Amino acid sequence: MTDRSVAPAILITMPHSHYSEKARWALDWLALPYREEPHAPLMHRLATTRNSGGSVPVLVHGSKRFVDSTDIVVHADAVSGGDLLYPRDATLRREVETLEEQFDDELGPHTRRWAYAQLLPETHLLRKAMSRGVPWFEARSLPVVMPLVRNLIRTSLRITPESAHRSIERVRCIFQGIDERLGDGRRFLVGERFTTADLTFAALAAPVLFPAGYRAAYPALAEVPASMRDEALRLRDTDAGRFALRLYSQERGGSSTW
Ligand SMILES: N[C@@H](CCC(=O)N[C@@H](CS)C(=O)NCC(=O)O)C(=O)O
Repeated sequence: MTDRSVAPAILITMPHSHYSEKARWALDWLALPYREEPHAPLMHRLATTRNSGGSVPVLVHGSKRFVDSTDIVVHADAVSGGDLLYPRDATLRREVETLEEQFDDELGPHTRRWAYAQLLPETHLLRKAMSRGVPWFEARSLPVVMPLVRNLIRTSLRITPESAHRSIERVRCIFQGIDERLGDGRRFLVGERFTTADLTFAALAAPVLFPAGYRAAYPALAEVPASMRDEALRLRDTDAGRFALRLYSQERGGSSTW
């Protein structure tokens, strides 16, 4: 019996998390059956620590637990036969893994910090996103724990006006690097087809791009403060931005159940 044939996997997420979207996109793209279990912030820790994890996403698949988005994608690719989101060719695979790691370590934290800096004052928008699909008692508790959640986010991600500014500068710089990479007319970041390098870029850039088809819970572009909207429109109007939007429209099929 292969891992694909055991009971459907469970993907533990927070509704608004972009690393969760990375894992969700990979499972959808590979058509690996799963059920999503979204939790509100803070309360997610009950579900993740029970499964030897901490942050989201966590994938529970049969007797196995994967507590990092990259480990989830690697596992899903392998049980789906391999050579799908990671090329079998060793040189291409190394290039894909290097880019994925850079996006995980840099792009993801910087888009998140800048987006939270814009959205933390927008309690209503944030609460709406954070409660989508979560158990009813978590949704009911969210207004009570919201001040604590906002403080924790601000302190743990070290959000200040200066750090948010540095983060968006870093995002612009990463986008410029992608613009240059795409400058030779290539359609994907590595090789001739879609890989986890493309997926990870598009998923972790989503908080600054508001792509149609983004499956994380997120406010609409029209609802957010004008300064956030203006920056998103500027980033959309780059080769890297257009590339991520194209990946959302062409490669983001499938759906999760929660
Ligand atoms: N390296 C991890 C990062 C995941 C991560 O930072 N998740 C955030 C949400 S986007 C989170 O769970 N934060 C709350 C926590 O750490 O408890 C991965 O790729 O899965």
